[in-house]
Amino acid sequence: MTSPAILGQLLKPYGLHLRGVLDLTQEEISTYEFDAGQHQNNEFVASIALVGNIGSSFWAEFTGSPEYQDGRADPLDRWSRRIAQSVAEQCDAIAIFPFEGPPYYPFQQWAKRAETIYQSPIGLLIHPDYGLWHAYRFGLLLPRAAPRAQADSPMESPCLSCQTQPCLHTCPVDAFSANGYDVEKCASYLKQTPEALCHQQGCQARNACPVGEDYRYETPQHLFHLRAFLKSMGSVSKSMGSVSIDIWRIWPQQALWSKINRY
Ligand code: B12
Ligand code: SF4
Ligand code: SF4
Repeated sequence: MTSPAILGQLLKPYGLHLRGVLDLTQEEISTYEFDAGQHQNNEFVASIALVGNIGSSFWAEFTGSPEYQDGRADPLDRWSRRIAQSVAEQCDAIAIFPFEGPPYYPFQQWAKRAETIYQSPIGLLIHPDYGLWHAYRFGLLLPRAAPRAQADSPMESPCLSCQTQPCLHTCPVDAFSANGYDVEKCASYLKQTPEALCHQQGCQARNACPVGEDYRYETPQHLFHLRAFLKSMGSVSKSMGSVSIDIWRIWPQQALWSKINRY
């Protein structure tokens, strides 16, 4: 059985981190048909280790990779696949990805069960130390009794003591509100306004958060993600409109998929 320490060592050369491990419920295992993919030694899937970047931890590795440099589409997804497959082979795991879909695996929901992390008012998960500057690159499906990293000490969401909530008031087109994130508003502003500060500095709402200053993405990385988002807007949905942050919380995936199609 791969320990968190060994998994951490396998991920380190790529600038990736083991973010946490969670047990899957029986319902999740059957909904996602995880049992179909057994591990080499005939053990069944029972938990997931979430792997991600903290700040710009993977950026140097990624930008030095063939995937980044070959000019082909989706370099980060292809890089993530290669690294994940290699790590998975070494620890008898099965890799799954946040970008596989739709329907998508609920990485944010899982993250809340795996580590000390909270929903921020703008939908992204906030970590008490890293703030909004982190993301998930892949998950590793592991057999029962997967060992845990030491649990984070309990903390409270930094948003609870954030008086002015600048993340909600900085977007030039007010794409964030109590109703959620107006994806269309954001994307059309970005497309129609080449001089927007967001194109030079990244998302202003995300930048406005004071938490996790030391982990703030390097500007080229922030812009890389923003451009990837803009590109994806063509393929995700042309009429997504305003998306309620709490609206699609429930299994099964089929229901989620129909909602994604509908909005
Ligand atoms: C589809 C998707 C999008 C879509 C639709 C978002 C929406 N509101 O519906 C679009 C393309 C718009 C999008 C944009 C972004 N996304 Co997005 N997205 C996803 C994805 C692939 C699936 C979400 C989903 O449907 N999950 C299934 C449901 C059941 O789970 P859920 O947790 O309830 O999902 C809800 C939230 O994820 C939310 N959501 C998803 N992305 C975003 C972004 C924002 C700003 C908000 C408010 C909400 C939100 O919408 C879902 C439905 O309510 C996830 C990865 C994943 N597999 O979870 C990444 C993910 C949520 N996105 C992420 C990020 C960082 C972004 C961006 C900020 C930039 C980026 N690409 O790096 C941008 C925002 C643009 C900007 N202004 O900067 C990260 C969040 C990390 C974190 N700290 O929480 C994730 C987890 C990907 C990752 N690799 O880590 N995203
Ligand atoms: S600006 Fe304040 S409310 Fe917004 S995400 Fe950061 S800490 Fe939370
Ligand atoms: S990228 Fe710019 S327009 Fe889009 S949500 Fe962020 S601040 Fe608003």
